[in-house]
Amino acid sequence: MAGNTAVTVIGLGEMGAALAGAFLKAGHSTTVWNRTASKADALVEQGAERAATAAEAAQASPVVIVCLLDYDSVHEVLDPLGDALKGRTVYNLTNGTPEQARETAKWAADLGYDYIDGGIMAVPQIIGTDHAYVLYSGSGTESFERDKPVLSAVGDARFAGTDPGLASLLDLSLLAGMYGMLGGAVQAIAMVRSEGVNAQQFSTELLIPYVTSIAGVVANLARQIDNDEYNVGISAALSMQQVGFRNIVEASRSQGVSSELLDPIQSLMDRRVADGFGSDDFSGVIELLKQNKK
Ligand code: FVH
Repeated sequence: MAGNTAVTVIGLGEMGAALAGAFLKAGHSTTVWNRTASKADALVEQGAERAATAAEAAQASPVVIVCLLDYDSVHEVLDPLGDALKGRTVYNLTNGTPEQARETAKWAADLGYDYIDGGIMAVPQIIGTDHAYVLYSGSGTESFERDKPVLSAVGDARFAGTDPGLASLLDLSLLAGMYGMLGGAVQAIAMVRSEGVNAQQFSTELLIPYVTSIAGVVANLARQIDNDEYNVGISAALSMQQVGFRNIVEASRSQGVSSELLDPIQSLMDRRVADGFGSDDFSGVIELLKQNKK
């Protein structure tokens, strides 16, 4: 356990409250502030200090954790603080885009305080356990190294790089993967439910073991993508997958289940095969996803 370090948590929604609880549990003096003050009550009972204002909270600790709904709320709370954040390191764990993170880092630099952006790769229930980790990025490498023992109270603290937008990009990319999986799971369950199959039994006995075993294929696709070689060491030819995928779409529809989650994937496969890349692996569809940066 790290020694007692003063930490402030601004924002006590589901996640902020879990973060503050983990700091308290690890023995850190924790000051909390939330727009709706009553959300601090349970934490105060556990030993947290309640700050009357966000400015008071910011001044209470060298390490200031911000976990609010979005960047609009972050700016609503932080912008009026003036000099209260001077000398502090702000770790903003609010979900946002890389662009928002970079803009906020620039804004903080102009005001003269350390700013590190973060992406929490955990749900509140597992904060403070070995299963939680948080990605951080920003120019304050020294601050991060100094604060790492404190930050580790909520989960493994992983520094991704000095670009403040990188943690967000990694976070959102991982969430893209997660939502792809969740969308696929809901589609699969809708299909079997159309014949009255029990969703929980299907998930535990078949879906989760299958998806878990197949996840290893991603490493192969990633290697192909890194090497720009979509036809080397292929797991399955796209032309074969395209035909099989059409059966999934048709079976869904005939079972009375919309194929709107599946249609974009079918369309990408069709285009890639029509472009002459049927003997490549699925990884080749990445070529169709590439667009100019906005
Ligand atoms: N909960 C989760 O599973 C995910 C896991 C990964 C990371 N996310 C992100 O964490 C941020 C906070 O999420 P949350 O679960 O704590 O969200 P809520 O419970 O909805 O709490 C929202 C807090 O934001 C405060 N707030 C909203 N708008 C304002 C504003 N204009 N001014 C000041 N504070 C504001 C809200 O305050 P109140 O409504 O209680 O007064 C809560 O403290 C989020 O970015 C997730 O994407 C969570």
